[in-house]
This record gives sequence, C-alpha cells and structure tokens, in this order.
Amino acid sequence: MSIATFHAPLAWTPSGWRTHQRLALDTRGRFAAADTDGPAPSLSGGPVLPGLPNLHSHAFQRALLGRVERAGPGEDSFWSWREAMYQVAARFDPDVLRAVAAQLYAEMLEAGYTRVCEFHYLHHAPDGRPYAEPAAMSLALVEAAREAGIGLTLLPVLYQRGGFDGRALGERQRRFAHDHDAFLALLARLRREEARDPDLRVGLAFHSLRAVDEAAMRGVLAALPDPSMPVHLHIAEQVGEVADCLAVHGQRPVRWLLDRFAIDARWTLVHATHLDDGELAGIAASGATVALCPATEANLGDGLFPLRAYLAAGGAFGIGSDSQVSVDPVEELRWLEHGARLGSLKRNRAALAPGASSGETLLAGALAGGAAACGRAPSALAAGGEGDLVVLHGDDPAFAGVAEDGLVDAWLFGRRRPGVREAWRGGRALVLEGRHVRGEAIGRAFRAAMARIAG
Ligand code: NGQ
Ligand code: ZN
Repeated sequence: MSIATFHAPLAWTPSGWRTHQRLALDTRGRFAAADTDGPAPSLSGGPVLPGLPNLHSHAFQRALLGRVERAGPGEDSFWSWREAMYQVAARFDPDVLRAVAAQLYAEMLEAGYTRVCEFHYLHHAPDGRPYAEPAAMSLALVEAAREAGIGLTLLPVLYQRGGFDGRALGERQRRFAHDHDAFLALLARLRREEARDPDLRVGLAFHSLRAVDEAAMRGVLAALPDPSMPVHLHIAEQVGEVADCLAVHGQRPVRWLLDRFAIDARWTLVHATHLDDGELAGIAASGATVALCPATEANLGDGLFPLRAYLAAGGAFGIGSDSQVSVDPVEELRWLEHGARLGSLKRNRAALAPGASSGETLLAGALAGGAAACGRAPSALAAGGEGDLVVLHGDDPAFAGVAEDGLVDAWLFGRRRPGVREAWRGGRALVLEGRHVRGEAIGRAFRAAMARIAG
C-alpha cells in the first residue's frame, strides 16, 4: 500500500538523473517504486535529491557560534577550543538542549540533511549526578528530532576517563560518565523508545580511544541487546592523539583498533584524519564508514584526510556537521574536495576515472556511506530507499544553461542559493519555500534558551 506519491520532473536516482520519476511511499515511509507510470502530484520544479544523511553531530555545540573565534592568551588549538566548548556544555540542561537541538535540526532540514547521527555524551547534571530521569538529556534530543521532523540515529556515548594514560575525568567531563551497568540501562531505555518510534534508530558510541579502555569497549560490545546496532567513535583527529596513543600503546590509534576489534560495516570511524598507508588500507578493507566533517576539521585545525588514496582503496565515507560551524552538506562536500586539491596542488581528487564528475562522486559516496552509519536503508530515490527527499532551488542561476550531467557539479561547486527549497520525509513536508514549516515556533524557543545560557 502506498501512503503518498510524488512526481519528480527530474530526480537523482542510483543510475543518475532521470526525468518524470514517480515516487511512491510504502507504509513504512520507504520508497516502494520509482517508475514513470501514472499521474501524481508534482514537487515544485527543481531537481530532486535523496535527503542527505548527517553522520556526526554534537547538537549542543550549536551554542558555540560567536564564542570561540577570538585569540586566547597562548597559541590556540583544538585543546584550547575544547576548554571553551566545555564551558558552554556546562550550561545545558534538558530544556535548553531540546530547544537548541530543535533549532539545529530544523536548520539541517533547510540545508538538505534529513537524518542525523547524534553523538551524544552530555548525559548527566553538571556535577555528574544523573537527572531524576537518567535518560533526560537523550530524550530531549529525541523530542527535538520529533519536533523538527528529522530522522534521528541516536548514539549514546560511553565516556569514562580523561586520557590514554587512564587519568580521571576532569571536573567538566564528569557529566559525560557512565559505568557499564548504567550505560546499558540507558541503551535499554532508549531501545524502548525506538520500538515505538519508526523514525528513531538507537546505536552507540565510544567517545574515543582516549576516553574508553579496551576492557570497557569489549564489555559493552559483548552485552549489546542487538548486535546490528551502529557503533561510532572519534579517532585520530589530532596529531596529539596519535602521539599519546603511540606513547602509551606503542601503536597508532587506528592500527590499535584494527588489531583488537572486528571492525566491519557497522562501525563508523569519525575523522580518522591521521592515517598511515596500512591504516588507510585497513579501514577501507574493513567495510567501516569514515565520517568526514571537513568544515569542523578545518575550523579546529585537525588536518586533511587522505581522500583520494582512501577512495582509490574503495573506502566508504559520509559527511557530518560535527561542531555545527557549518550546517550544510554542500559546504562539507566542497571542503572535502577543495582540501584535497589544496593539499596536493592538483584538481578533481574524488573523481578517479577519466570523465567522472567530482560532484557526482562525492554526492553518491556520501549517500551510500550514510546507510550503514545511520543503521537505516540507503537514502536513494529507488525502491527500498528511505522515503526522504529534498528539492533544490530550480531557479538557482547556477543551473542556467547547465546540462544534466553538470547539475551536481554546478550545485556543489557554484550554487548561488544556499539550502533546499523543499524537504520531505515519509510523505510529510518539513521545508517549503526554503523554510522549515515550524521554524518560527522552534526559533522562538531557541532564542529564549540561548538567552538563558548567555554570558
Ligand atoms: C567532541 N569534537 O567530543 O565534541 C570532540 C572534542 C574531544 C571533535 N572531536 C572533544 N570534533 O575530542 O575530546
Ligand atoms: Zn565529534
């Protein structure tokens, strides 16, 4: 049975652009057919894409904008940024988190992201004590996603120590911590929510190899209620992390991980910026997805991911908005390609074969890599794909006179109209005329929350 049918004059399908696509949704909100039969209501003119998956988000970091770009007393780095980030994190309670996340998720939809993997570690009250409802902060994110209508893959994070050497958590990190039992209780609570919410997928994350030791990882993985849950972790983002891992374990972080755990397609490695050749080949062969967040990685001074070599090795990737310095898949994909060009002094780095398009390669890769990381069906305008779609601004002057085979490149490298014109999930319009349908109410609550944590 079909719950809604669209007619897309021009749609990006797994086999490229197709005209006059009829997209029917089944009762689970997935595409049931993508064919050309019969009449159906038309989407507004512009090219239609599958909704983009955002593989890595820390919603509370939306509140950092305008607070972290001023020079400090010493040389600024990732680690000094992290101190400022902890200060803002300390001001969040469930109500503030709900309001900030709803605004962020509405912004994601307006930019073309229709599902987000939320890497969530702000679990408890600032003094480290659980809230009366221990899952209150996670549930605030679930409610925010429902309010905005974005698909949520919630990744509660295990975070237990302050560094590779086993040092205790700092004062501002106390609210991130769980012991094994409390963490599994949180997963169980969220899986009850998942059972009654078809938009919610629950996975888990280890914050980083700095924050969790091998025994804790093994213990949690062995106790998972469902072995297919997506597992994410931050890894090898900073050269300092690689150096600390070498000092304590005598191995680089990615090598250490690959040697000890059966890394496969249910794993997402976030950043994986600093890789030697063996690590790069190892991730690519494992089937894991690398979540690349080029705007944040640039903003934090992380370094450049070895994109071309990784793609040549057949590696899977997706993109993430991470610190929310940019909430825009176009910026992430463009940064990914441009970073590779700046690092190599060459052009067209993602496109490996003669004639391949940089933009189409990046877009297709980010869509394909999203499915496993999100624990969902692929985002694709084809039977079985997630029923998420976005409509680009068909009147963007960047598209004028551009043939079909140049549309994705014109959009990614030269679009003049940011955002998308429409976003739909499961037959429901969430963005119309470039604006989130509940944007005003969500925006009012967001401003009030930001005023509460200002100063
Ligand atoms: C985070 N963000 O958990 O928000 C981290 C910073 C850390 C990024 N890595 C904190 N981009 O890695 O310790
Ligand atoms: Zn992160």
